Amino acid sequence: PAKKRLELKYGAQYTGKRTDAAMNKWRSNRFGQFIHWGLYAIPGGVWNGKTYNYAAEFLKSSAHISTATWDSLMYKFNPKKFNAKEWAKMAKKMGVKYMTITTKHHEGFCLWPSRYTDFNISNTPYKKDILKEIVDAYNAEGIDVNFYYSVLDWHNPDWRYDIKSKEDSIAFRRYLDFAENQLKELATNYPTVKAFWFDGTWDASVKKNGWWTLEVEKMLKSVRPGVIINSRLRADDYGSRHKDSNGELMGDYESGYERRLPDPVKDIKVTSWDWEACMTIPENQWGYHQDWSISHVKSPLELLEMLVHATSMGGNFLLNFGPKGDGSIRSEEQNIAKTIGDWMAVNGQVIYNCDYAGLKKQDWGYFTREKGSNQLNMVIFNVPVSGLLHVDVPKGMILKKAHFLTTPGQQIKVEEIAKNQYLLHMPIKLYTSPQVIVVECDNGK
Ligand code: JFZ
Repeated sequence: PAKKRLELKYGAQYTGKRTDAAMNKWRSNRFGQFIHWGLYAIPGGVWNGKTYNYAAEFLKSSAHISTATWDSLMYKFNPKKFNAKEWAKMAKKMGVKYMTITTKHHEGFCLWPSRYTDFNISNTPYKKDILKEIVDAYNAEGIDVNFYYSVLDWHNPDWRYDIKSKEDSIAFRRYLDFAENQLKELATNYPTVKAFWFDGTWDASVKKNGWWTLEVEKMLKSVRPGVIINSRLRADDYGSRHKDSNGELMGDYESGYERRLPDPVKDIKVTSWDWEACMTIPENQWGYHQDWSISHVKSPLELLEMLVHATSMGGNFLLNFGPKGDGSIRSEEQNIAKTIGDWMAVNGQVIYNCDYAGLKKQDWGYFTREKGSNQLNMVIFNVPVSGLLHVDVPKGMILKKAHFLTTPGQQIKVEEIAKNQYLLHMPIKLYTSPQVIVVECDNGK
């Protein structure tokens, strides 16, 4: 029996993927840089000589530091080695097309001179509008800039985790006005912002105020037409988050994949909506942590595989960086950016503008394809010892010719072994980076 659709005042505003120019650009970008930068970068996970292994941006809470003590870090924020142009150049070389930066994380400190709180960059020794420097530098490199904004706020006394009294609801209403004012300020004063990435919306207080999340979505879209909002902002009339009570995605794309990716077989349904996965380089550190020996640090090849994996399922990949308190970027992150960038400089065409190819996942790696193209990309991460790549094609599809992306003159043997089944003969040798094979195909009807 068909489920009864609930009448929702604050549910999804539309169904299906947005296909306007702004959203098409967001989707074609595919690879982005996430930047977590705030006061937490100064202690870097270490307090009074003790290292806290939990996420560095949560140090205030893991080390039970009082708000007054934490907030005084503001007077130490003076990134002497910061150079926005160098950050942007590094990002450009890595091959990202967009960057998402924490304008305000849970600690409540604002990287821009907000007129709604003193807890902001203009009261640090640095003084200048650092957010503006960053936006301008990235935009100058042709990189879209998006704003992360935490609704959860450990600094503002009006923030509430839940609403249990009249006093709570009055205070929290003030808080919601404050946050909406800040968001309007960001959208107005940084007119090139392309998207907002909301976080810290999981508490009961926000879930009980779903109306506000829709109001904010509408406000941002009216101030900045075309702007893109992640699903994490939203809650509906019944406190249902990301997806409304009728199961429809709220906001413009799904942002629930955090430090994980959809399964290429079981989760293939994600190809029917827009989504983005965000990823840390260590296990769970977003802000700068001094000691990366406390967990596995992903290699550039692991991260590249995740980027390709995301593209192959029609999603974006947002790779996190946590700059130091002095404004420099740790060497491990620079090396990762360089290695990924070298690969992207040669093979970027199988990422940008590419999407789910419509074929079954195979053991050797991932397919990507530009929508409607007769060119199928195969990105090989696991070369079989036989050198034979098995390709199962959907009914009606014919594989014609294949070659490595970098050697278009040399053909790779394409052998049809059964109905809808092919073998590609890859030279047997040691490959030290993911190989890309471009296949010319006939898609059938
Ligand atoms: C949040 C933050 O708490 C964290 O510091 C970082 O900014 C990250 C990007 O977002 O952490 C989350 C948010 C959502 C989930 C898990 C951790 N989630 O949906 O599983």
